[in-house]
Amino acid sequence: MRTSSMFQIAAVKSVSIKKYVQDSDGNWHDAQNVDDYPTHYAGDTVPYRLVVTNTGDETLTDVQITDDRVDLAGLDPLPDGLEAGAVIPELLPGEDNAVTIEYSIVLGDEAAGGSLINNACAIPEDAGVEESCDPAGILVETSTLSWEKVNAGDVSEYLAGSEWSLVRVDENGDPVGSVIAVTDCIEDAAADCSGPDVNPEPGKFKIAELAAGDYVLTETRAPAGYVLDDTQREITVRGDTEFEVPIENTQSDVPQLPLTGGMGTFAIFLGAGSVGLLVAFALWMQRRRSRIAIS
Ligand SMILES: [Ca+2]
Repeated sequence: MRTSSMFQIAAVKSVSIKKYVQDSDGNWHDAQNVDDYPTHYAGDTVPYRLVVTNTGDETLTDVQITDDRVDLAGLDPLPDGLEAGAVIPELLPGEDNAVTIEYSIVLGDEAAGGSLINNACAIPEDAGVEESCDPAGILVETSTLSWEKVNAGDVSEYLAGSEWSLVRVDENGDPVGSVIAVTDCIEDAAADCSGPDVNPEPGKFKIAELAAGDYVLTETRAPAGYVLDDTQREITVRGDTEFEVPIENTQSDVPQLPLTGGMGTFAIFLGAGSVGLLVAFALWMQRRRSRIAIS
């Protein structure tokens, strides 16, 4: 009797799931508490791993696997280990028979600046077998891109007032999302900047809250008196990213407006104007004398 009752007690059905998340260096984290949360950036692709173990001593069938932030059944292709409906059809007892399931998600902006926790569960179809769940968390940050605009003739001189377009591109170079039109914020403090540029200094740019990814930056308007450089500059943004070399503009050869083109131009303009005035005055005097003579 004793042996039989022990056998009865041992004949349990149970399942266990462990969820892991990979950091950007390729290491897997249990990520059970915030100290172990890897940091990712909005736009990153984040790999997850589930290990499902039959911790009882009888075979389990049709174990449903769920992730509260990912429709596993809708993944195409389904991760290895899962069959239609995100089910493990048969799970034999023991760690040696554990099923490992891996999948990735692309982080949107929704969790940026905070943490993102998702919870995976294994639910056997057998009535009375308790489901097992396990969370994994990450910290999600946004990225920034900075650059500077200087005079090619004197790279210590920052040039104010240039305008730009910044667009995220996919692996084929095709635009993703809308173009960000950037004007140079020139204010006393960053808090006063109303557009995408949050660096209040002239000729210096910082675009915040970007998703990680590949971007193309193009100057659309040069600083006044400088030649537009419409080179398409590609850069991979992740975390705080910057163009390490300032972007230069050369001074334009087109004549400047009168009165702003230096003393030479000013003198010529004044001279030409004076001659014109004198001619007009002489003609007026002549006509006036003619009218006096007639009357
Ligand atoms: Ca600025």
